[in-house]
Amino acid sequence: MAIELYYWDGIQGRGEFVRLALEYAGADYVDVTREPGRGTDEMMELLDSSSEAHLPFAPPFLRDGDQLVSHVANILLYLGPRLGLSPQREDLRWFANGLQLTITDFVAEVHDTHHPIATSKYYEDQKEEAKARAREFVQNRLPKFLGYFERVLNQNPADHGHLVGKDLSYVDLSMFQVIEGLLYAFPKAMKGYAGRYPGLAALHGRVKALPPIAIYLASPRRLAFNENGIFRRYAELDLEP
Ligand SMILES: N[C@@H](CCC(=O)N[C@@H](CS)C(=O)NCC(=O)O)C(=O)O
Repeated sequence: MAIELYYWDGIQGRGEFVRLALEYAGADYVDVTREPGRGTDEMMELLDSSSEAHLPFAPPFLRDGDQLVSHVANILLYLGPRLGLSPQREDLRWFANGLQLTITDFVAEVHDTHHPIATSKYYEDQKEEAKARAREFVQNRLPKFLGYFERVLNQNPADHGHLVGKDLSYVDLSMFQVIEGLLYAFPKAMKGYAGRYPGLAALHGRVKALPPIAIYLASPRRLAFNENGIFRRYAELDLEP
């Protein structure tokens, strides 16, 4: 039975981290809300269910047979060994999960640059606070997170240009997506980033060129970034580092 991915239609959002792993591995999956004959109502029914025993709080979540799994990092922890995208060694699996949870935190901070006050309110209603939040993000948090991941790459004893161990893992795919999103949302702040974070820039380029990823990125399944997603391009929030 195909794996079912549940996520909001119309945006890459957090669902994209899961999609990249499924696409890279050539997994048999259905993107439920985008599937003809199915759709967002089906996802809402599940979220509103009064009988589902393993109720998810928010998308993305995944159904694999009887198993429901929510939260990006948890989904990737589940999928990794099944898709051949997790390290073999147990200590490295825990490290990979820690890195993915750091990416979760990073993504939440990216989200908060445009929604610093309330997720339930429009960006336009929190624009002034967003400017202050984005300034702090660009000046302090962005270099702290990217600097950390650059160090992880450099300090990987396997030294094969991956974040964990010697082979490509789901964390590398997610890091690609973070860089891609940052380049879209913060072109000024990211200008010259390859000079400051050469390892991450090389990783980004390598993942982008992997044949299954290149094919996916060129396909209609890869939606363009837009101003409803996590990575949004608002000129007033972007500034030189
Ligand atoms: N930690 C969760 C965050 C999930 C999340 O925030 N999902 C968003 C969409 S990207 C959502 O629908 N949130 C609804 C809400 O928080 O009320 C993950 O990594 O999957």
